[in-house]
Amino acid sequence: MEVEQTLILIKPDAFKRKLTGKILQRFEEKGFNIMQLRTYDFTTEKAQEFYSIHKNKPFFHELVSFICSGTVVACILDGNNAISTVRIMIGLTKSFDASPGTIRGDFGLGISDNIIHASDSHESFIKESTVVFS
Ligand code: FUP
Repeated sequence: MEVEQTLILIKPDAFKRKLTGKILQRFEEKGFNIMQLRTYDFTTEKAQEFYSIHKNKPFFHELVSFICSGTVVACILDGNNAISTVRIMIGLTKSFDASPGTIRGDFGLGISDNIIHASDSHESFIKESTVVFS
């Protein structure tokens, strides 16, 4: 067990639906600390940088276009095993496959519009938080 930081993005679909408070509440109730919090409007360039790991995937264009489609809320969370525990809390990528009780499982049915992003490694966290918080 290790205290870690991770980055989440409340995506444009969830922000538009005013789910920000409910989603942040889940992480606070779980015990995570909110270390940084901001709204952020991705440009295409910043979105391509944020998602560069996916640049050769067939869904890259859709992914970039969706994250640029509206305001997101970016948050750095800190707590025990933050990276893996937050990934468990968000659920599977395809919201229609995500289990009830997870954030995607409870709030959505989409794939690119899948409510929330969370870093999948320490390296991703460093890269993603540099894009959004610097
Ligand atoms: P996740 O880590 O669960 O957010 O999922 P991935 O890193 O595999 O994918 C990143 C984003 O690409 C997802 F949030 C949604 C989008 N995506 C698609 O649009 N289609 C796919 O088939 C897979 C992912």
